[in-house]
Amino acid sequence: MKEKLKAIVDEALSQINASEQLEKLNEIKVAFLGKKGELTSVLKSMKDVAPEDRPMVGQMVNEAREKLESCLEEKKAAFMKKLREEQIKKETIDVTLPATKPMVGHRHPNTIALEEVERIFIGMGYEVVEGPEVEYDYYNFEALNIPANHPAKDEQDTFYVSSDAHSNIVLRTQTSSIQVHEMEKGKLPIRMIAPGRAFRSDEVDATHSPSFHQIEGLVIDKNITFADLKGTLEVFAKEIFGEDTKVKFRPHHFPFTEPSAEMDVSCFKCGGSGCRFCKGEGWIEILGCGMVHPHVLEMSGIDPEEYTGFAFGVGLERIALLKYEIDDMRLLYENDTRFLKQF
Ligand code: 2NL
Repeated sequence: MKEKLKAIVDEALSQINASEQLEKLNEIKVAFLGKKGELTSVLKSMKDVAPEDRPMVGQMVNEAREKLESCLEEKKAAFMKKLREEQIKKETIDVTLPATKPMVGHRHPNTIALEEVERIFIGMGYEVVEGPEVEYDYYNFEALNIPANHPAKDEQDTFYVSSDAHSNIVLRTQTSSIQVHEMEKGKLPIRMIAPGRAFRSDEVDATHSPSFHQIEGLVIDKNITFADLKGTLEVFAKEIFGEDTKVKFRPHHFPFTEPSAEMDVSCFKCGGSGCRFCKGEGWIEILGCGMVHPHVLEMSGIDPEEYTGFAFGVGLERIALLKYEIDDMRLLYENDTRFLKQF
């Protein structure tokens, strides 16, 4: 019996020593100390041992079990230590390696152009005001002297959100609605620009998109004249297109201004002599403007006998396309980073 026990212990110890994995130790534990293990089967055969020898055999089995258990524990601890050391070695950070730089985006050409326009007008004492993209028909059309059935209200151009007997709700077709809200507040004088997204049901092409951006401007005070309009917009043109830029005002018609005009700037590529960029014209059309129609002032509660004002509207995309010499508006919306990172 003694020899049998010794043989079992020796075999177990040699297997423990030879094991190279943690899982192997578990297998050994089950094979020798488990319910059907070799040492356990010795205990089970106790009934064959003479009663007077049983305490001694029992003690020997217990000693063998303790020895195996402590050897398994020791080996397990050694394994864990080795594993931890390997992990620490693997996870060591080499602080001398160069860092990977995070990708930093930058402003969209529309945003760059908008911020430049804002900077120019803030410099002249204007406030930047924003407003809702969804508007009542009244603020988008009626208050701007565009009553029902007016051709400028052509339903084909307008996205209607809802339309019933009490209210028509539209996606704003210009940002003038922001200025109507401001006029209604009754705080005068007003010196503001109103940038934002506007919507018209246009087909997409190189110069049109159903969603685009506009910047409108409005000044209302006592004694504002067309000379103020011309001076202000000339300063704006020189700041944004260069000191040598000349401006030209052509008569035009808008329902909300009287008189109305369109402003051209001398071509900043050829200086006005005519080139491919200005299609040989020497001039580039840039914005619409005029003196605020007395009826528009009246509808928003401003006395046209006491106050006058001028207003203008400019397409943000048009400014961005001209400024960066981009020939297709669709490039502004595709968000291809290879295109965007050039600006
Ligand atoms: C254009 C023309 C224009 C205005 C917008 C305006 C706003 C109010 C009152 C009167 Cl609240 N006028 N805005 C005036 C003239 C022209 O825009 O071609 N924009 C791209």
